[in-house]
Amino acid sequence: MTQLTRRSLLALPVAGAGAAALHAAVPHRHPWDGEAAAAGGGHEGHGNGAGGGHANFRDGRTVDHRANGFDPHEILRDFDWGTTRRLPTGRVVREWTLHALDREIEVAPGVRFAAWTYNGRIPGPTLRCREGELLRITFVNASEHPHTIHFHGIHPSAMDGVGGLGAGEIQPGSRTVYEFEAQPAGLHLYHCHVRPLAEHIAKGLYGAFIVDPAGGREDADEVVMVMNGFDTNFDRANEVYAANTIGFAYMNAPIVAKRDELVRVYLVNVLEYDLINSFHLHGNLFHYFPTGTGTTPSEFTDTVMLCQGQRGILEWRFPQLGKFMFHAHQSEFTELGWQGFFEVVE
Ligand SMILES: [Cu+2]
Repeated sequence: MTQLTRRSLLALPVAGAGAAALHAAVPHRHPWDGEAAAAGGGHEGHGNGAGGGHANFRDGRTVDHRANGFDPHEILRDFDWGTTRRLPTGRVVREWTLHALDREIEVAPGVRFAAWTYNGRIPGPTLRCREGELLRITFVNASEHPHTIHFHGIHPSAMDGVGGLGAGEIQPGSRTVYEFEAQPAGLHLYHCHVRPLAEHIAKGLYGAFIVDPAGGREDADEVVMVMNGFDTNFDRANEVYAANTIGFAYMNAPIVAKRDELVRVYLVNVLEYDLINSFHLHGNLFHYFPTGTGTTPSEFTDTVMLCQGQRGILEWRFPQLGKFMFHAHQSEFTELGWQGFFEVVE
């Protein structure tokens, strides 16, 4: 496994073969790389070259999404509505099954990470339902460690997915069912809540949980971004940062948006080890709905800051064609993977 040291990644210029190897292992772009590439019509053939000590996807190294079993581009719009049936009372019961699975995934080109996952992907499935439905989530622990699913939202104590309450910690080979009403409408999340908590979250056990208002929301091109990072050398600091796990994925292949169409981003921060994270949009501003629980935006801005567990809904339209960056406005996170492009088309 390639060993990475976060600080050495940021020390420029690169000195020595060891540091050069680290740079070769991690895609390392600057925002200005992307903008120059955009202006030049593509990433191919553009870059700092060997003299700059930088490597990136352009050098032919990419994450193997197929081997990982999930693709950040598919995760964007992959809403898991589960299966439904109606009780005699007419009430909708919505059900999912989540398995905790230990998986080694590639989080940056050539960088393997021994992950803990829900259903083999990070983030786990984006669970989506409607306010007032009865939710049943069967949790099967097929991992080698005890885990839970702790949902954010309103539910009984016994369904909280923490040790000592209800079914408590679910041992390897065991299962439980979490059952509660979907409330309140908004953007929530779920994650494992077994100690040591930082490790259980940082290893990959989390996902977005969307409760639609009973009346729905305005039609939009909706995408999910779960902001995360990976501590690949166990120093309790992240070496790579991303939205939806794979750094630079949306630089390589921008998220396509249509001019004047409403874009809605469900943004969740689960980043471990760093106190805050953020989302910044270029060339535009967005309406921000904290936790997605209200209908009046708290702000019209181009940057929001979130601590771990915070989330919100962002809405805007692109009036102009072209490529527009989005990224964390912690420059260090940006340079270590948390950046991408929207590409606005007719
Ligand atoms: Cu866990």
